[in-house]
Amino acid sequence: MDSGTLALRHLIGGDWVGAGVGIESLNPSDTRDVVARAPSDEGSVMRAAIAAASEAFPSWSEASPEVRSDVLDRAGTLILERRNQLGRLLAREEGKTLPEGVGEVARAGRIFKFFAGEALRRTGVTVDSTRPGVEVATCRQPLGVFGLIAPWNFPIAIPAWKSAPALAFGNTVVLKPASLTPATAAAMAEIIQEAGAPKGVFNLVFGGSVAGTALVADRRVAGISFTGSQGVGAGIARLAVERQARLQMEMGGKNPLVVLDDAELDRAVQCALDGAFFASGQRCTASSRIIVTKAIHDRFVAALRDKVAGLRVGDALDADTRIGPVASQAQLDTVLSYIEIAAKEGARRVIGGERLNLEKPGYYVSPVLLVDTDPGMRVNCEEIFGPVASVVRVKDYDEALAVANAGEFGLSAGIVTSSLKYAHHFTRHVRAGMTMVNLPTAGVDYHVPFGGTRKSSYGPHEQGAAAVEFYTQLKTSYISA
Ligand code: UN1
Repeated sequence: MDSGTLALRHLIGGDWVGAGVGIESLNPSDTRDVVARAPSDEGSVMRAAIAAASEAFPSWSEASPEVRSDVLDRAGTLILERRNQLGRLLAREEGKTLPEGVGEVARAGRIFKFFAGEALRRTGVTVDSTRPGVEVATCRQPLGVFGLIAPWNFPIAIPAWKSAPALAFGNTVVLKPASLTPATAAAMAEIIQEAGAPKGVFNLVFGGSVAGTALVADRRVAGISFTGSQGVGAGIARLAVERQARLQMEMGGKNPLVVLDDAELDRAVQCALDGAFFASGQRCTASSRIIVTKAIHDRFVAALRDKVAGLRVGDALDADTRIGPVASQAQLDTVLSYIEIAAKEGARRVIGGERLNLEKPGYYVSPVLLVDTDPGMRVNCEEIFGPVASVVRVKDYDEALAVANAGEFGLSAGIVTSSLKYAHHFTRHVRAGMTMVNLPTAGVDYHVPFGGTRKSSYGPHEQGAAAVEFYTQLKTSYISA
């Protein structure tokens, strides 16, 4: 056990408020360890946070971009300076391994620094009007308060990639983090305050669906950015669209990794291993469907099986752990139920899928590799969000592409091949917002756009140069002297 139980509070208008234990975050590697307790709002705190964010908006949006840039840059610096300590907290609270936790914290720090730069990038243009004597200019303006609803699987990177651009472009923020990972979100909120954000510019409210609904339904909130499940997303969309709020949603994937006969075997295995199992498969970009052409299939499965056998599952904070626990009892139940579903559907389990009872009580399950699966099986259509990968055998590239393009999702898609022809064709024709050649489907850069198509995403992409579209309003001005 690392360091006692944190008592967290909401952050509203620069003050830490509220008390209570409605939310309890447990260490998934050792559930005797209570990482934090936090109050759970039933709506009134959320409304106060929105009021504080509304009040802070005029001066924040009208301040020099340098003011915003400096706050974000300092926040980035502080996050990077504290990456080891924060990475440890993150790994303890969420269950990804320590290197993964420290890496995620570093990513969050870099995101703040990237948007410190973007805050200074003015994006307007001037255009000659078709009418003599008239000038046309475009500019981008902040909108107001943004409501950000973040998931538990990237408890600092996702709050960072929603908050940093919102703030950079002059908006104010109310963040509702996931109830499984409140401590990591609170650590980020503290740093944003310490970096000099004026009161009310950034607010943090803990709570479940009641608090979330209060945020989404409130007419003072200009836009909602959500990452989470399809079910929750559908409810958010109804509320947000009804009142014409700006909306951006990212709701997971069933990401295909295609392995062609001409792939380098080691590289294909490494892509599958990383994409499917690292972070316990709890990434919306995880390679959960591995589509393999027939001549390489058996060699690939044997080599991947051997690698999976070598993955040590254990306490996220132990140095020799490669795969941490899953994040919660609910995730564990989901993973185990899909293993049963796979068996009933006729998939063959090559390795893994055991509930592990280790020395410490935690949500441990061994990574699962399924073979002899059909594209239509539930394990190949539904997002499991755990260390489960299924292999589909296909005859050739054309069938691989067709299988990759089946289903409802379209976030990330990868191909492992030494053929430029197939790599290029796949990049152009696979239905996904992000494509990877000879790389895992998961693990994205922090400075480029992120997002999917079809049921994976809704609204403009996040991150990189794309973020400005969601967090600003484009204005076109005509001026006659
Ligand atoms: C990554 O693959 O590096 O929730 C990021 C998720 C995604 C982030 C994936 N929004 O898993």
